[in-house]
Amino acid sequence: MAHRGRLNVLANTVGKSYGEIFHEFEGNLDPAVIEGTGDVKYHLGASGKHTARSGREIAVSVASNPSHLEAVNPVVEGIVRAKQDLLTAGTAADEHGSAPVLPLLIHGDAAFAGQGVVAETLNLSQLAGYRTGGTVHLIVNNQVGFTTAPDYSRSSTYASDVAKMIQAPIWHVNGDDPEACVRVARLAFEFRQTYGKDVVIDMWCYRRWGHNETDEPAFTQPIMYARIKDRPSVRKLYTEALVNRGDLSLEDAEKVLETFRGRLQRAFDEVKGDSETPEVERQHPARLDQDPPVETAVDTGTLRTLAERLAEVPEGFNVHPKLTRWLAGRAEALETDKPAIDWAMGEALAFASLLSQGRTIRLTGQDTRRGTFSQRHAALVDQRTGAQYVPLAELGPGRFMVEDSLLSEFAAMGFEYGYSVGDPDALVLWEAQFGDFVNGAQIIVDQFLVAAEDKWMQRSGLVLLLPHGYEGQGPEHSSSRVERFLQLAAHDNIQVAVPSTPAQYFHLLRRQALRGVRKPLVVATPKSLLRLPAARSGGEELAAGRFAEVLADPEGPEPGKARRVLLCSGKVAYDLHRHRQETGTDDVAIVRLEQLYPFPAAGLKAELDRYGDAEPVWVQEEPENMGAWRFVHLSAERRLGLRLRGITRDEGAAPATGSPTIHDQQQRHLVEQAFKARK
Ligand SMILES: Cc1ncc(C[n+]2csc(CCOP(=O)(O)OP(=O)(O)O)c2C)c(N)n1
Repeated sequence: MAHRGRLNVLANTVGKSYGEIFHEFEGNLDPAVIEGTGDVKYHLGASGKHTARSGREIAVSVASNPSHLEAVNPVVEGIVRAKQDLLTAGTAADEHGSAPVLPLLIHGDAAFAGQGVVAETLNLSQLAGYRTGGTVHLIVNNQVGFTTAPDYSRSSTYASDVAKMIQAPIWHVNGDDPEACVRVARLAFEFRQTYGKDVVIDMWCYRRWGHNETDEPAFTQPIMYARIKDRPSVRKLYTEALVNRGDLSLEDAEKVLETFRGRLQRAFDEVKGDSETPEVERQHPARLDQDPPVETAVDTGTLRTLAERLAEVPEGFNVHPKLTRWLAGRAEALETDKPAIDWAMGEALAFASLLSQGRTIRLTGQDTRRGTFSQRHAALVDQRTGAQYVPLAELGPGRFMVEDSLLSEFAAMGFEYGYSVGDPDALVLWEAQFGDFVNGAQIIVDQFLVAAEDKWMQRSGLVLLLPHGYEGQGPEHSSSRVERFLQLAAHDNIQVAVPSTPAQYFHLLRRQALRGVRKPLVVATPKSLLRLPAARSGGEELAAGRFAEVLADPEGPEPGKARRVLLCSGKVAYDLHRHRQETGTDDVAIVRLEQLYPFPAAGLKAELDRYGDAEPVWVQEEPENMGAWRFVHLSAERRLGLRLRGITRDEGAAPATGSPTIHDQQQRHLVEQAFKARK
């Protein structure tokens, strides 16, 4: 829910005591959140128990949310789906009416009509991979958004009209009539329970005061506020109705009011002047460097068995002819002496091994089952019947879920973020079609992914897979904007990695699933490397070692002979290797920074020390004002006292050129510059 009405919900639905609420208003900090930045009290989540009149207890959680109205909607749906999957092993949410966790979203009228994520989240509601058995939406419609009247804030007749897109029933109800509201709430709930679909209650009310304590609403809505001033409150109107109906005597009504005021006053008096903070167990944002290393290697025998099983299809299943060969290649990938594990196979083996260790995996994104680059084929489709077969889903005990998402980034990533919060033990991955499109989910990144632990102690191990690389595909298919994640990195809030081999990706995914600490992981994933023969790994690389944050140069010059060390990440390393080989250069080393954040200062220093006085140079494909350059430059100086020279594309307003010819020229120039002797 949004900020308005939150204290009411905390007190009356979640069961937070008035004393605790007053305590927070007195300015006492809750020690549970003082380690991070914390947040204003209207944003903090809470959990409690609501006791129904029947005596039945219902666990209630209010999700932490940022100011960004409606952004929490997909997050809540993801949390709910994860909890439902945990409770029912993924079955109940698919059966109408039996989903055991109820998502309830409380909206403002202006936000419901105006924020696109509302439509995106409604669009999730009936998709198999996302449904939660129906959400109850409650619009607290106070007929104004801050100072803006409905005529200026929507083109639709009703604030709720966007919900018509999913044929949801919508009840418009008078907020001044509490009994009508209760009746409609019951109907809405019954509908949700019966049909497993979303419902909307549009409760028409008014806002008695301004937008906040100091606001003067009559500046902009004088006529409305003159009427509101003369209108008795809901409580008064309802009391009158009850008294007139003979359901309540005037004396009893006054007694109830007095008793309630007395309760509030006592709670307030007890808290007033009380500067002592209650004893609450302290939590700290987790540190990555204190997380013990985990074993990510998998023995060859197990890998072989997994590879064979990944290549199996059921009897009589008609695989596409092009995939028959591909499947056979998978079965053989561990049987040859040559490196034969490509990117998709490295990923599949990481997943398969985790599933066999009992881990739950959920992978979603646009066209993710096949893979944007036709590389994954996580779901095989029978060419005669259209039936689907997911080899990884057969590799339990862990549960494997893979879904093509709706064409959304905001709600789609928000949902997965929520899922990762709702089931912290699952490996949850969201994949962008191309890394560039991740900015459609920037609010989820800024407000949840990088900041939620600091603000709310809310932890997530969500993995973002962001295809990245300069391959002449134009300004919008080149960059996952790694610079933005690096700018947002602080206090070990995220991990940013650019693995350059299938084995590195394998170990990275396994590290993420198996390590003790939950932190989001942003991975710049490759495109052309998916098929580049030089970018394959051998089985022995999966059967030993772990993710190398800094990858040494296996073919580098003798330590004393290097005149330069090229530092880089990702695809450009292969371009540099090729150039070095083609030119017979023997005095330049190529060292890959496979993890950018947390910055692997010690590992980098160890590598550089091997090459003595050689000149360290950072090389990247991105323009000078993008990519990791400024981050690496600053980190190397601060952490190692090292001054790096940077070789980059010229600064750019857009990430890349639209011309393949210019791209080729730029790329050639970049690689040549990296090797060129300095005058
Ligand atoms: C995404 C976003 N944009 C702008 C704001 C600033 N803002 C805070 S409240 C508000 C008005 C909201 O109106 P409505 O949805 O009707 O809810 P109400 O405050 O009236 O309950 C605005 C614009 C915000 N919090 N989030």
